[in-house]
Amino acid sequence: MISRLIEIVGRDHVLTGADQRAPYETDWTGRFRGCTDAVVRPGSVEEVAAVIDLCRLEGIALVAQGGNTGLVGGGVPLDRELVVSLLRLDTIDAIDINAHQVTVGAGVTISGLRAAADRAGLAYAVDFGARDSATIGGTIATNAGGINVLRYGGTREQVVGLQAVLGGGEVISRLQGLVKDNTGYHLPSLLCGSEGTLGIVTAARLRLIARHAHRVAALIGFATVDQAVTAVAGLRSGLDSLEAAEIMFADGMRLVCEAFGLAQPFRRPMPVYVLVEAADHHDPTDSLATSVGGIAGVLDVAVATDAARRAALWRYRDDHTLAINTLGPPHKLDVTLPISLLAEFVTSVPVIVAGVAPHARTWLFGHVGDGNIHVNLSGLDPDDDRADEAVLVYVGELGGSISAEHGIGTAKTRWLHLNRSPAEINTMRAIKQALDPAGILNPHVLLPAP
Ligand code: 2HG
Ligand code: ZN
Repeated sequence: MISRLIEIVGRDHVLTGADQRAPYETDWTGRFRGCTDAVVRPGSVEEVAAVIDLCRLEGIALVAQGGNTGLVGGGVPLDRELVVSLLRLDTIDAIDINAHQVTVGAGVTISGLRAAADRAGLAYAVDFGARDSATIGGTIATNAGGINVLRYGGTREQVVGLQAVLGGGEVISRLQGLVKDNTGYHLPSLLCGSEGTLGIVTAARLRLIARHAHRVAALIGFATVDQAVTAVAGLRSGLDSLEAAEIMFADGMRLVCEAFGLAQPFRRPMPVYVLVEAADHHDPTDSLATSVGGIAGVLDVAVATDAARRAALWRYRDDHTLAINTLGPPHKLDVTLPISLLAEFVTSVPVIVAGVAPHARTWLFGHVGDGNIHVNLSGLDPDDDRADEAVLVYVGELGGSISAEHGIGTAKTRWLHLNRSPAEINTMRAIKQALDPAGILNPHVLLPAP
Protein backbone atom coordinates (compact mmCIF):
# COMPACT_ATOMS: atom_id res chain seq x y z
CA MET A 1 0.00 0.00 0.00
CA ILE A 2 2.76 2.43 0.98
CA SER A 3 4.68 1.78 -2.22
CA ARG A 4 1.55 2.30 -4.28
CA LEU A 5 0.89 5.58 -2.50
CA ILE A 6 4.47 6.59 -3.27
CA GLU A 7 3.84 5.83 -6.93
CA ILE A 8 0.91 8.25 -6.86
CA VAL A 9 2.30 11.23 -4.91
CA GLY A 10 6.06 10.65 -4.80
CA ARG A 11 8.28 9.44 -1.96
CA ASP A 12 8.54 12.85 -0.27
CA HIS A 13 4.80 13.05 0.21
CA VAL A 14 4.13 9.79 2.00
CA LEU A 15 5.12 10.34 5.61
CA THR A 16 5.67 7.20 7.64
CA GLY A 17 8.21 8.19 10.31
CA ALA A 18 6.78 8.64 13.80
CA ASP A 19 8.05 12.23 14.04
CA GLN A 20 6.62 13.08 10.64
CA ARG A 21 3.21 11.59 11.44
CA ALA A 22 2.88 13.01 14.94
CA PRO A 23 1.50 16.48 14.06
CA TYR A 24 -1.26 14.87 12.00
CA GLU A 25 -2.25 12.31 14.63
CA THR A 26 -3.36 14.52 17.51
CA ASP A 27 -5.90 17.30 17.36
CA TRP A 28 -5.14 20.88 18.30
CA THR A 29 -6.51 20.60 21.84
CA GLY A 30 -4.60 17.41 22.59
CA ARG A 31 -7.82 15.65 23.56
CA PHE A 32 -8.12 13.46 20.46
CA ARG A 33 -5.05 11.31 19.92
CA GLY A 34 -4.86 8.67 17.23
CA CYS A 35 -2.29 7.01 15.04
CA THR A 36 -1.84 6.25 11.37
CA ASP A 37 0.52 4.16 9.28
CA ALA A 38 1.02 7.00 6.83
CA VAL A 39 0.17 10.56 5.97
CA VAL A 40 -0.22 11.08 2.24
CA ARG A 41 0.03 14.56 0.78
CA PRO A 42 -1.40 14.69 -2.75
CA GLY A 43 -0.44 17.66 -4.91
CA SER A 44 -3.35 17.68 -7.38
CA VAL A 45 -6.97 16.63 -7.74
CA GLU A 46 -5.81 13.73 -9.92
CA GLU A 47 -3.58 12.50 -7.12
CA VAL A 48 -6.42 12.83 -4.58
CA ALA A 49 -8.64 10.80 -6.93
CA ALA A 50 -5.96 8.13 -7.36
CA VAL A 51 -5.45 7.87 -3.59
CA ILE A 52 -9.19 7.52 -2.97
CA ASP A 53 -9.48 4.97 -5.73
CA LEU A 54 -6.67 2.91 -4.25
CA CYS A 55 -8.24 3.09 -0.79
CA ARG A 56 -11.60 2.09 -2.23
CA LEU A 57 -10.15 -0.94 -3.96
CA GLU A 58 -8.16 -1.97 -0.90
CA GLY A 59 -10.93 -1.16 1.59
CA ILE A 60 -8.75 1.26 3.53
CA ALA A 61 -10.41 4.04 5.50
CA LEU A 62 -9.04 7.56 5.32
CA VAL A 63 -9.38 10.85 7.13
CA ALA A 64 -9.02 14.10 5.20
CA GLN A 65 -7.12 16.82 7.03
CA GLY A 66 -6.56 20.52 6.43
CA GLY A 67 -4.96 22.74 9.08
CA ASN A 68 -5.91 20.34 11.89
CA THR A 69 -7.72 23.05 13.82
CA GLY A 70 -10.94 21.04 14.20
CA LEU A 71 -12.32 20.69 17.70
CA VAL A 72 -14.54 17.60 17.51
CA GLY A 73 -12.13 14.79 16.64
CA GLY A 74 -13.20 14.76 12.99
CA GLY A 75 -9.83 15.22 11.29
CA VAL A 76 -7.43 12.91 13.12
CA PRO A 77 -6.95 9.15 12.61
CA LEU A 78 -8.61 7.80 15.75
CA ASP A 79 -9.11 4.38 14.18
CA ARG A 80 -5.77 4.11 12.37
CA GLU A 81 -7.14 5.60 9.16
CA LEU A 82 -4.79 6.83 6.46
CA VAL A 83 -4.44 10.62 6.74
CA VAL A 84 -4.86 12.55 3.50
CA SER A 85 -3.45 16.03 4.04
CA LEU A 86 -4.65 18.65 1.57
CA LEU A 87 -2.11 21.30 2.51
CA ARG A 88 -0.24 21.09 -0.78
CA LEU A 89 -3.33 22.22 -2.71
CA ASP A 90 -2.53 25.81 -1.92
CA THR A 91 -2.95 27.76 -5.14
CA ILE A 92 -4.91 30.98 -5.25
CA ASP A 93 -6.01 31.87 -8.78
CA ALA A 94 -6.15 35.47 -9.95
CA ILE A 95 -8.99 37.28 -8.20
CA ASP A 96 -11.94 37.71 -10.54
CA ILE A 97 -12.73 41.33 -9.72
CA ASN A 98 -15.75 41.57 -12.00
CA ALA A 99 -17.37 38.51 -10.48
CA HIS A 100 -16.18 39.27 -6.92
CA GLN A 101 -14.99 35.67 -6.76
CA VAL A 102 -11.85 33.59 -6.58
CA THR A 103 -10.92 29.96 -7.12
CA VAL A 104 -8.60 28.52 -4.48
CA GLY A 105 -7.12 25.17 -3.55
CA ALA A 106 -8.40 23.35 -0.48
CA GLY A 107 -5.12 23.85 1.38
CA VAL A 108 -5.14 27.66 1.29
CA THR A 109 -5.47 29.11 4.79
CA ILE A 110 -8.17 31.57 5.73
CA SER A 111 -5.45 34.17 6.39
CA GLY A 112 -3.85 33.47 3.01
CA LEU A 113 -7.13 33.99 1.20
CA ARG A 114 -8.01 37.08 3.21
CA ALA A 115 -4.62 38.62 2.40
CA ALA A 116 -4.97 37.84 -1.32
CA ALA A 117 -8.47 39.30 -1.41
CA ASP A 118 -7.24 42.37 0.44
CA ARG A 119 -4.48 42.97 -2.12
CA ALA A 120 -7.18 42.98 -4.79
CA GLY A 121 -9.32 45.47 -2.87
CA LEU A 122 -11.83 42.87 -1.73
CA ALA A 123 -12.32 40.66 1.32
CA TYR A 124 -13.29 37.10 2.28
CA ALA A 125 -16.19 37.08 4.69
CA VAL A 126 -15.34 34.12 6.91
CA ASP A 127 -12.97 34.83 9.77
CA PHE A 128 -12.14 33.33 13.17
CA GLY A 129 -9.29 32.90 15.63
CA ALA A 130 -7.65 29.88 13.92
CA ARG A 131 -7.38 31.83 10.65
CA ASP A 132 -3.63 31.28 10.23
CA SER A 133 -3.88 27.48 10.16
CA ALA A 134 -7.47 26.59 9.23
CA THR A 135 -7.86 25.85 5.53
CA ILE A 136 -10.56 26.49 2.97
CA GLY A 137 -11.09 22.75 2.53
CA GLY A 138 -11.49 22.17 6.25
CA THR A 139 -13.81 25.13 6.68
CA ILE A 140 -15.96 23.88 3.82
CA ALA A 141 -16.01 20.35 5.24
CA THR A 142 -17.25 21.74 8.57
CA ASN A 143 -19.27 24.68 7.23
CA ALA A 144 -17.25 26.85 9.61
CA GLY A 145 -18.96 29.93 11.00
CA GLY A 146 -16.84 32.40 12.95
CA ILE A 147 -17.20 36.01 13.90
CA ASN A 148 -18.83 37.50 10.80
CA VAL A 149 -21.80 35.16 10.35
CA LEU A 150 -24.06 37.90 11.64
CA ARG A 151 -23.44 39.99 8.55
CA TYR A 152 -22.35 37.59 5.80
CA GLY A 153 -23.50 34.11 6.76
CA GLY A 154 -21.21 31.12 7.27
CA THR A 155 -18.97 29.22 4.87
CA ARG A 156 -21.85 27.69 2.91
CA GLU A 157 -23.02 31.17 1.93
CA GLN A 158 -19.60 31.90 0.41
CA VAL A 159 -19.25 28.74 -1.66
CA VAL A 160 -20.33 29.34 -5.24
CA GLY A 161 -18.89 26.09 -6.56
CA LEU A 162 -16.63 23.19 -5.68
CA GLN A 163 -14.24 20.65 -7.04
CA ALA A 164 -14.23 17.44 -5.00
CA VAL A 165 -13.45 13.76 -5.24
CA LEU A 166 -16.28 11.49 -4.09
CA GLY A 167 -15.86 8.16 -2.33
CA GLY A 168 -16.03 6.24 -5.58
CA GLY A 169 -13.05 8.20 -6.94
CA GLU A 170 -15.21 10.36 -9.26
CA VAL A 171 -14.26 14.02 -9.59
CA ILE A 172 -17.07 16.56 -9.58
CA SER A 173 -16.16 20.08 -10.58
CA ARG A 174 -18.22 23.22 -10.92
CA LEU A 175 -15.92 26.22 -10.65
CA GLN A 176 -17.39 28.56 -13.28
CA GLY A 177 -18.81 30.78 -10.57
CA LEU A 178 -22.41 30.91 -11.72
CA VAL A 179 -24.33 32.56 -8.93
CA LYS A 180 -27.66 31.61 -10.46
CA ASP A 181 -27.62 27.95 -11.42
CA ASN A 182 -30.77 25.95 -10.70
CA THR A 183 -29.79 22.84 -12.57
CA GLY A 184 -30.60 20.24 -9.97
CA TYR A 185 -29.31 19.24 -6.58
CA HIS A 186 -26.81 21.77 -5.24
CA LEU A 187 -23.88 19.46 -4.52
CA PRO A 188 -21.59 22.19 -3.10
CA SER A 189 -24.17 22.85 -0.38
CA LEU A 190 -24.35 19.15 0.35
CA LEU A 191 -20.60 18.69 0.61
CA CYS A 192 -20.32 21.82 2.72
CA GLY A 193 -20.71 20.58 6.29
CA SER A 194 -20.39 16.89 5.34
CA GLU A 195 -17.19 16.62 7.42
CA GLY A 196 -15.24 14.61 4.88
CA THR A 197 -17.77 11.78 4.83
CA LEU A 198 -19.01 12.21 1.24
CA GLY A 199 -16.00 13.50 -0.65
CA ILE A 200 -12.76 15.37 -0.32
CA VAL A 201 -12.92 19.00 -1.38
CA THR A 202 -9.91 19.89 -3.53
CA ALA A 203 -10.80 23.43 -4.69
CA ALA A 204 -13.54 25.99 -4.28
CA ARG A 205 -14.97 28.98 -6.09
CA LEU A 206 -15.69 31.52 -3.37
CA ARG A 207 -17.67 34.69 -3.10
CA LEU A 208 -15.70 37.77 -2.09
CA ILE A 209 -17.14 40.88 -0.50
CA ALA A 210 -16.35 44.57 -0.55
CA ARG A 211 -13.36 45.59 1.54
CA HIS A 212 -14.28 48.26 4.02
CA ALA A 213 -11.67 50.90 4.66
CA HIS A 214 -13.07 51.96 8.03
CA ARG A 215 -13.49 49.79 11.07
CA VAL A 216 -14.34 50.37 14.69
CA ALA A 217 -14.54 47.95 17.59
CA ALA A 218 -16.14 48.50 20.98
CA LEU A 219 -16.05 46.45 24.15
CA ILE A 220 -19.14 47.04 26.26
CA GLY A 221 -19.73 45.93 29.83
CA PHE A 222 -23.17 44.82 31.08
CA ALA A 223 -24.62 43.46 34.30
CA THR A 224 -26.77 40.76 32.70
CA VAL A 225 -27.00 38.57 29.62
CA ASP A 226 -30.51 39.81 28.90
CA GLN A 227 -29.22 43.39 28.71
CA ALA A 228 -26.42 42.24 26.39
CA VAL A 229 -28.85 40.39 24.11
CA THR A 230 -31.21 43.37 23.94
CA ALA A 231 -28.27 45.66 23.22
CA VAL A 232 -27.06 43.51 20.32
CA ALA A 233 -30.57 43.41 18.89
CA GLY A 234 -30.65 47.22 19.05
CA LEU A 235 -27.27 47.51 17.37
CA ARG A 236 -28.35 45.14 14.62
CA SER A 237 -31.41 47.27 13.87
CA GLY A 238 -29.56 50.57 13.94
CA LEU A 239 -26.22 49.71 12.41
CA ASP A 240 -26.07 48.14 8.94
CA SER A 241 -22.30 48.00 9.26
CA LEU A 242 -22.37 45.71 12.31
CA GLU A 243 -20.10 42.80 11.52
CA ALA A 244 -19.55 40.92 14.77
CA ALA A 245 -21.07 40.69 18.25
CA GLU A 246 -19.22 38.44 20.67
CA ILE A 247 -19.95 37.63 24.29
CA MET A 248 -17.59 36.95 27.19
CA PHE A 249 -17.94 36.69 30.94
CA ALA A 250 -15.99 37.83 33.99
CA ASP A 251 -14.31 34.49 34.73
CA GLY A 252 -13.17 33.96 31.12
CA MET A 253 -11.85 37.51 30.95
CA ARG A 254 -9.90 36.97 34.19
CA LEU A 255 -8.45 33.71 32.86
CA VAL A 256 -7.31 35.32 29.59
CA CYS A 257 -5.73 38.24 31.42
CA GLU A 258 -3.91 35.96 33.86
CA ALA A 259 -2.78 33.50 31.20
CA PHE A 260 -1.28 36.15 28.93
CA GLY A 261 -0.42 38.94 31.34
CA LEU A 262 -3.00 41.36 29.94
CA ALA A 263 -4.50 44.26 31.86
CA GLN A 264 -8.23 43.99 32.50
CA PRO A 265 -10.07 46.14 29.94
CA PHE A 266 -12.03 48.16 32.51
CA ARG A 267 -11.24 49.49 35.97
CA ARG A 268 -13.49 46.84 37.49
CA PRO A 269 -14.57 43.44 36.13
CA MET A 270 -17.91 43.26 34.35
CA PRO A 271 -20.31 40.31 34.66
CA VAL A 272 -20.86 40.31 30.90
CA TYR A 273 -18.78 41.73 28.03
CA VAL A 274 -19.91 42.24 24.45
CA LEU A 275 -17.32 42.95 21.78
CA VAL A 276 -18.76 44.46 18.61
CA GLU A 277 -17.12 45.50 15.37
CA ALA A 278 -18.55 47.62 12.57
CA ALA A 279 -16.99 48.13 9.14
CA ASP A 280 -18.02 50.48 6.36
CA HIS A 281 -16.84 52.62 3.44
CA HIS A 282 -17.30 55.64 5.71
CA ASP A 283 -16.11 55.83 9.29
CA PRO A 284 -18.82 54.08 11.35
CA THR A 285 -17.48 55.35 14.70
CA ASP A 286 -20.10 58.07 15.15
CA SER A 287 -22.96 55.76 14.21
CA LEU A 288 -21.67 53.13 16.61
CA ALA A 289 -21.26 55.69 19.38
CA THR A 290 -24.80 56.97 18.82
CA SER A 291 -26.18 53.44 18.87
CA VAL A 292 -24.26 52.49 22.00
CA GLY A 293 -25.36 55.75 23.61
CA GLY A 294 -28.98 54.67 23.18
CA ILE A 295 -28.49 51.29 24.86
CA ALA A 296 -29.77 50.70 28.37
CA GLY A 297 -27.59 49.06 30.99
CA VAL A 298 -24.16 49.92 29.59
CA LEU A 299 -21.70 49.91 32.53
CA ASP A 300 -18.56 50.82 30.62
CA VAL A 301 -17.28 51.07 27.03
CA ALA A 302 -13.88 50.95 25.35
CA VAL A 303 -13.80 52.05 21.70
CA ALA A 304 -10.93 51.25 19.32
CA THR A 305 -10.56 52.68 15.83
CA ASP A 306 -6.92 52.02 14.91
CA ALA A 307 -5.78 48.51 14.02
CA ALA A 308 -3.53 48.03 17.05
CA ARG A 309 -6.20 48.96 19.59
CA ARG A 310 -8.83 46.92 17.79
CA ALA A 311 -6.46 43.92 17.86
CA ALA A 312 -5.91 44.49 21.58
CA LEU A 313 -9.67 44.30 22.18
CA TRP A 314 -10.00 41.21 19.99
CA ARG A 315 -7.22 39.46 21.94
CA TYR A 316 -9.53 39.29 24.94
CA ARG A 317 -11.95 37.31 22.81
CA ASP A 318 -9.69 35.28 20.52
CA ASP A 319 -7.41 34.16 23.36
CA HIS A 320 -10.20 32.42 25.27
CA THR A 321 -9.47 29.18 23.41
CA LEU A 322 -5.73 29.35 24.15
CA ALA A 323 -6.23 30.39 27.76
CA ILE A 324 -8.64 27.52 28.46
CA ASN A 325 -6.17 25.08 26.90
CA THR A 326 -3.57 26.08 29.50
CA LEU A 327 -5.77 24.23 32.03
CA GLY A 328 -5.39 20.93 30.12
CA PRO A 329 -7.32 19.51 27.16
CA PRO A 330 -10.91 20.79 27.54
CA HIS A 331 -14.16 19.21 26.46
CA LYS A 332 -15.57 21.52 23.82
CA LEU A 333 -19.24 21.94 23.15
CA ASP A 334 -20.45 24.40 20.59
CA VAL A 335 -24.13 25.07 20.67
CA THR A 336 -26.78 27.44 19.36
CA LEU A 337 -29.75 28.48 21.45
CA PRO A 338 -32.89 30.31 20.52
CA ILE A 339 -31.81 33.85 21.36
CA SER A 340 -34.64 34.32 23.86
CA LEU A 341 -33.28 31.44 25.96
CA LEU A 342 -29.65 32.52 25.99
CA ALA A 343 -29.73 34.09 29.46
CA GLU A 344 -31.43 31.04 30.96
CA PHE A 345 -28.85 28.78 29.29
CA VAL A 346 -25.87 30.77 30.55
CA THR A 347 -27.20 30.67 34.10
CA SER A 348 -28.16 27.00 34.08
CA VAL A 349 -25.23 25.33 32.33
CA PRO A 350 -22.64 25.74 35.11
CA VAL A 351 -25.19 24.37 37.58
CA ILE A 352 -25.95 21.39 35.34
CA VAL A 353 -22.24 20.66 34.88
CA ALA A 354 -21.54 20.99 38.61
CA GLY A 355 -24.34 18.52 39.31
CA VAL A 356 -22.67 15.86 37.16
CA ALA A 357 -18.99 16.76 37.57
CA PRO A 358 -18.41 18.93 40.66
CA HIS A 359 -14.66 19.20 39.96
CA ALA A 360 -15.15 20.52 36.40
CA ARG A 361 -15.16 24.21 35.46
CA THR A 362 -17.48 25.69 32.88
CA TRP A 363 -16.25 28.42 30.54
CA LEU A 364 -18.71 30.20 28.28
CA PHE A 365 -18.11 32.62 25.42
CA GLY A 366 -19.18 32.93 21.82
CA HIS A 367 -21.02 34.65 19.05
CA VAL A 368 -23.98 36.31 20.74
CA GLY A 369 -25.17 37.84 17.48
CA ASP A 370 -26.23 34.44 16.18
CA GLY A 371 -26.97 32.68 19.48
CA ASN A 372 -23.83 30.50 19.33
CA ILE A 373 -22.25 29.79 22.70
CA HIS A 374 -19.00 27.85 23.13
CA VAL A 375 -19.19 25.72 26.25
CA ASN A 376 -15.73 24.62 27.35
CA LEU A 377 -15.33 22.25 30.28
CA SER A 378 -11.97 21.95 32.01
CA GLY A 379 -10.85 19.50 34.68
CA LEU A 380 -12.52 16.46 33.10
CA ASP A 381 -10.91 13.19 31.99
CA PRO A 382 -10.84 13.03 28.18
CA ASP A 383 -13.21 10.04 28.19
CA ASP A 384 -15.62 11.20 30.88
CA ASP A 385 -18.48 12.63 28.86
CA ARG A 386 -21.26 12.68 31.45
CA ALA A 387 -21.15 16.47 31.68
CA ASP A 388 -21.11 16.77 27.88
CA GLU A 389 -24.21 14.63 27.73
CA ALA A 390 -26.02 16.61 30.41
CA VAL A 391 -25.34 19.88 28.60
CA LEU A 392 -26.29 18.57 25.16
CA VAL A 393 -29.52 16.99 26.40
CA TYR A 394 -30.39 20.36 27.94
CA VAL A 395 -29.59 22.11 24.64
CA GLY A 396 -31.90 19.67 22.86
CA GLU A 397 -34.67 20.36 25.38
CA LEU A 398 -34.34 24.10 24.75
CA GLY A 399 -34.67 23.55 21.00
CA GLY A 400 -31.04 24.41 20.30
CA SER A 401 -28.39 22.84 18.11
CA ILE A 402 -25.70 20.57 19.61
CA SER A 403 -23.25 21.76 16.96
CA ALA A 404 -23.39 25.35 15.84
CA GLU A 405 -20.24 25.63 13.77
CA HIS A 406 -17.63 23.00 14.73
CA GLY A 407 -19.42 19.93 13.38
CA ILE A 408 -20.30 16.58 14.92
CA GLY A 409 -16.93 14.89 14.32
CA THR A 410 -16.42 11.75 16.33
CA ALA A 411 -17.07 13.61 19.58
CA LYS A 412 -20.82 14.05 19.18
CA THR A 413 -22.07 11.23 16.92
CA ARG A 414 -23.83 9.51 19.79
CA TRP A 415 -25.88 12.64 20.42
CA LEU A 416 -26.89 13.37 16.85
CA HIS A 417 -30.35 11.96 17.67
CA LEU A 418 -30.92 14.90 20.01
CA ASN A 419 -31.23 17.13 16.95
CA ARG A 420 -32.00 14.81 14.05
CA SER A 421 -34.98 12.48 13.64
CA PRO A 422 -34.56 8.82 12.60
CA ALA A 423 -35.89 9.82 9.16
CA GLU A 424 -33.23 12.50 8.81
CA ILE A 425 -30.43 10.22 9.98
CA ASN A 426 -31.59 7.51 7.57
CA THR A 427 -31.62 10.05 4.75
CA MET A 428 -28.07 11.05 5.64
CA ARG A 429 -27.03 7.39 5.66
CA ALA A 430 -28.57 6.92 2.20
CA ILE A 431 -26.63 9.91 0.88
CA LYS A 432 -23.42 8.57 2.44
CA GLN A 433 -24.04 5.17 0.86
CA ALA A 434 -24.61 6.75 -2.56
CA LEU A 435 -21.54 8.99 -2.54
CA ASP A 436 -19.17 6.73 -0.61
CA PRO A 437 -20.36 3.18 -1.35
CA ALA A 438 -17.23 1.56 0.08
CA GLY A 439 -17.61 3.55 3.31
CA ILE A 440 -13.96 4.64 3.35
CA LEU A 441 -14.33 8.40 3.88
CA ASN A 442 -14.12 9.43 7.54
CA PRO A 443 -16.21 6.37 8.50
CA HIS A 444 -16.46 7.19 12.22
CA VAL A 445 -17.43 10.81 11.78
CA LEU A 446 -20.87 12.43 11.84
CA LEU A 447 -23.15 9.39 11.58
CA PRO A 448 -23.47 7.12 14.61
CA ALA A 449 -22.75 3.42 14.12
CA PRO A 450 -25.97 1.83 12.82
C1 2HG B 1 -14.13 30.55 18.47
O1 2HG B 1 -15.20 31.09 18.29
C2 2HG B 1 -13.92 29.16 17.95
O2 2HG B 1 -13.18 31.11 19.03
C3 2HG B 1 -13.35 28.22 19.01
O3 2HG B 1 -15.08 28.66 17.41
C4 2HG B 1 -14.26 28.02 20.16
O4 2HG B 1 -12.49 27.19 21.54
C5 2HG B 1 -13.69 27.16 21.30
O5 2HG B 1 -14.47 26.48 21.99
ZN1 ZN C 1 -16.69 30.12 17.36
